Amino acid sequence: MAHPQQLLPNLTFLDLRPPVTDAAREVAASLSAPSPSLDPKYFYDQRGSALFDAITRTPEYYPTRTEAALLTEHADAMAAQLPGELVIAEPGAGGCDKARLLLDRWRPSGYMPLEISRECLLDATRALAPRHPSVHFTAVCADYSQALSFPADDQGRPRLVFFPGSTIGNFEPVARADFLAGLRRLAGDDGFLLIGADLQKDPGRLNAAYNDAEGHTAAFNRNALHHLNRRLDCGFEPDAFEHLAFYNETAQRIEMHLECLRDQTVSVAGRRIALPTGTRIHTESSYKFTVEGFSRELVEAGFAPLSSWVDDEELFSIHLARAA
Ligand code: AVI
Repeated sequence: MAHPQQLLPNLTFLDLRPPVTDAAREVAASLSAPSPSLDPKYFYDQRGSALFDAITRTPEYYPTRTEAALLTEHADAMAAQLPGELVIAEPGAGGCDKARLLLDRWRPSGYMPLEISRECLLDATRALAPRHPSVHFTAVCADYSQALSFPADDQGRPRLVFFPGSTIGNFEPVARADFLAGLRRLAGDDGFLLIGADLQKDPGRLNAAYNDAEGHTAAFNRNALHHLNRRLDCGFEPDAFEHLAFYNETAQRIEMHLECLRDQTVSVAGRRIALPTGTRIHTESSYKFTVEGFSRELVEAGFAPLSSWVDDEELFSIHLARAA
């Protein structure tokens, strides 16, 4: 176990030193598969995170603001179903933006963001901890798999695992079931889960949300190629790819692709990979749920659903569950 560092009176930092993945081999394998794809994690370098922020402020992208409104409106009703002493654990916390509201409203005993980006984690918690002196912050630098097996030992206080944003929708179904089971392990036997899930709706509304008029989603999609060029010197021509995002009603997911507009060859991990005109690289799936279907998935993962909240337009849902 890593040695904890006391950074501020109420901020402890634990570095689990997430293993460095072999991005070049991973990218070469996924690009040369019969249906080429890229892992959505490649969207998120510094520019990608800024572009995602810009997406969340577009009029078309409703999930972030709808979820924030639901959290604001129902924070007291949620707290009423939870024990008074609580530690909030947030895997993939990023800049800890969404937890701020819960820290303000609930004043939990502890907050434990688990985040792979050391810089992001330290910047966010160093800024936030002094504003919440009664909350003990434990900042854990970890990847998802380390985060999910992080022991539930918060001096006897129950854990609430917080997983907002409908990030759960970016997992393929089998991986999603595994991940939800991991959230159950992280919560522990007396723990809870608060999770956001985007809802199925009129495809027109969904297609607009992933094709914003200002082009931030298109730039975010192409940024995966800029990122890989910088990091692995692949030689993609990002401007020679078209952003495609559409709702696949059969699979109940938004699919994002990058379609090659002219023949090109990229080099990754010592391999030359041809991308002829018309090649589609699948860059992201974003699954959409029903309240009933998502509740069933929670039960299958070992949770007992307590309540769910949906906005008036039935765009987005938040689910509170306890460990079963
Ligand atoms: C992070 N995730 C929940 C976003 C989504 O809606 O699936 C990522 C995103 N991709 C395009 N726009 C937003």
